[in-house]
Amino acid sequence: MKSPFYVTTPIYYINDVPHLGTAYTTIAADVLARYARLRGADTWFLTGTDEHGIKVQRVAEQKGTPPQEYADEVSAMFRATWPRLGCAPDDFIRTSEARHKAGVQDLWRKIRDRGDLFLGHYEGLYCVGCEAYYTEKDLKQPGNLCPIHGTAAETVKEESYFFRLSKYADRLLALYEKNPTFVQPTSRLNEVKSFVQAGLSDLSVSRTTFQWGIPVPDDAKHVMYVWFDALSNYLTAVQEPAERRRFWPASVHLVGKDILRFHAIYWPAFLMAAGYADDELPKQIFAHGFLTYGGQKMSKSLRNTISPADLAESLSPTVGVDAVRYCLMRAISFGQDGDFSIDDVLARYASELGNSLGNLLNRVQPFAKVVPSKGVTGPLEADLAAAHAEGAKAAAEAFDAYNPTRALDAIWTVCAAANVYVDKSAPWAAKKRGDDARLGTIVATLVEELEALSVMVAPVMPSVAAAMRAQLGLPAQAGVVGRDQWPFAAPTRSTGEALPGGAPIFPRFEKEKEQELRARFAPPPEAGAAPAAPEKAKTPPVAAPAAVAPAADAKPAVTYDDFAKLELKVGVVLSAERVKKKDKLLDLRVEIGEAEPRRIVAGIATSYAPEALVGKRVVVLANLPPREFGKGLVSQGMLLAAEDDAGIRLLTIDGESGPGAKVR
Ligand code: ME8
Repeated sequence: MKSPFYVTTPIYYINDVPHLGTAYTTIAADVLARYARLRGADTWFLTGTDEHGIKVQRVAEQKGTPPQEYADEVSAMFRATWPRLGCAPDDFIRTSEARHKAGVQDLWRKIRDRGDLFLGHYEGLYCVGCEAYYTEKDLKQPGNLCPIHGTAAETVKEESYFFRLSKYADRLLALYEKNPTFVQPTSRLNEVKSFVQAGLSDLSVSRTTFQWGIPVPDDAKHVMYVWFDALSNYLTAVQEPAERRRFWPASVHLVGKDILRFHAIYWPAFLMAAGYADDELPKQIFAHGFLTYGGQKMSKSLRNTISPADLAESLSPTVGVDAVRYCLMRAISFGQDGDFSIDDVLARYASELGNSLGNLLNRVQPFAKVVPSKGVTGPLEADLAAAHAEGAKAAAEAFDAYNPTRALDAIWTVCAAANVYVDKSAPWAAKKRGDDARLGTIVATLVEELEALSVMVAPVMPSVAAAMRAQLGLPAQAGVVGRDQWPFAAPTRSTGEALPGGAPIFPRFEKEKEQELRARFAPPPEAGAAPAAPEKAKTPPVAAPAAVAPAADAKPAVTYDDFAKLELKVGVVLSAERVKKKDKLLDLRVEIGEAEPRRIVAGIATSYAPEALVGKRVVVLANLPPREFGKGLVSQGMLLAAEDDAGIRLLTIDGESGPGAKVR
């Protein structure tokens, strides 16, 4: 029986249209679904829209449209966008659909009947942008400003149903322990664990101050908290028809790191409370990083978004979509943050797509119109076969681990090896000497390698794969390559089959077109570097650095090599405690992307309360020898900080580089 594979994206808010950030998750999910299908899994790919909540009600009011009408309009835009980016979801769920409402109410009843929903009162600070309550210490002061949106949180007091989240902390921790890949990447699991370890409060899960939501069963004065409603989509979408139930539990919920907590804590807890056993919970939550643009998170609220369909069409009407998919999956290491840059897209288009993959295809064409007989192979063919075997295996492993970036890296090693093979085997020389047998071997080897590449790139670039296959005289889509037939070795091709060839798949861009693209997709000035000063405002030339007198306390100059010896890394503080009888010291656990967090003892207790440090991103000097501060109190690194009369201030990171990111 085929194993089911069920992948989901977040259901997107409809307070704006799709952008490259939301496209990033959807494309990644589509890549995983295409890969799973190719490998023979019974696959289901779900996306959709999250339509309820006060945020949407307010936008609709501002526009003077009833919320349902507004939701219909924007949801349709999301639905129409994904196919334009080569994405083929199997289902698109809307939270305003009857099937969803019935499913959520059913889940609510199950939890209520088991005793984990109760009526109480809630008073708290609510950020409408996040649809989440905050405590004062989570907000920026003064003004109770949301750390994400920068807007003031609103004080809300109302009757509310509460979910007994606190009851599930131990079972959640046991789940993370038993299933260490429940949250990926691992560094994110550590963040989730520390959050749960710090204690969970019961969660307010209904509202009475607005109506645009799903009514609470038997108490229609309340509508459900939008996250209770939204998270349930993953389940409600696979209830009807009944044969869809085979897809539950989800194999992977793909989300951005901004909404990991909701998925890794609330969602499994809701399911546990409804009676789901551990093996009926989603198997994995994969939290990828943020796509930034000119260094800032690409987001609707920052108004620095790019329309993905626009970008694809401006690049190329034929391969633009696939080039965008490729660049997003390759350039941003999956799981980490990464900056979108048009320069990078153009460079990858020219070199990795044009020169490496596209050119390989064109190198066959001058030598054969049909597949020649392969004949006797030699050491060069053996080298290529070995590089292929290694790269193809690594690619499959990476796709299996939901890492399209690493998969593409591996596939491109095969592509590079095939180009080296052409250079070394020199088909032009065989042709010149009239050595048809050798020429046949080379061309047949290449044709087979290209077929293998067309299969391996298909999850990321489905239409490029089809175009390659057309030029190779193959059907547009490869058949299913089951668990043991992924092109672990290049396939064998029958002699005499036509090789139709064709125009280059990735034609070079004219200089003017490149300039136009650079100008059109340059990062917004407020997000990137400050714009160049106007000519007349330029300051007079300053003396060359060598002429600047060194400060009195300056240290001797070092070489770059000296500097490079320092292993500086981004760390996230997981816990901090005072050290008994040592007033200045704090004992910290800092996650720096290693198997275990580091213990770091820092002399900062006079400037920082321990609780203010948890979650902070810091810079760690990681290759100092361990230092003892007292019996058993050994520090395995140092935090960088600035010190003056005002006290000590830790160096932090502008943005959210993951723990372990190198500091240079
Ligand atoms: O949070 N980089 O919806 P949302 C990478 N409705 N991914 C990005 C991104 C960026 N710059 N910007 C957005 C919601 N995303 C809820 C979800 S699920 C039950 C409910 C992606 O429209 C990323 O996946 O704000 C992020 O988590 C999601 O869009 C947020 O979408």
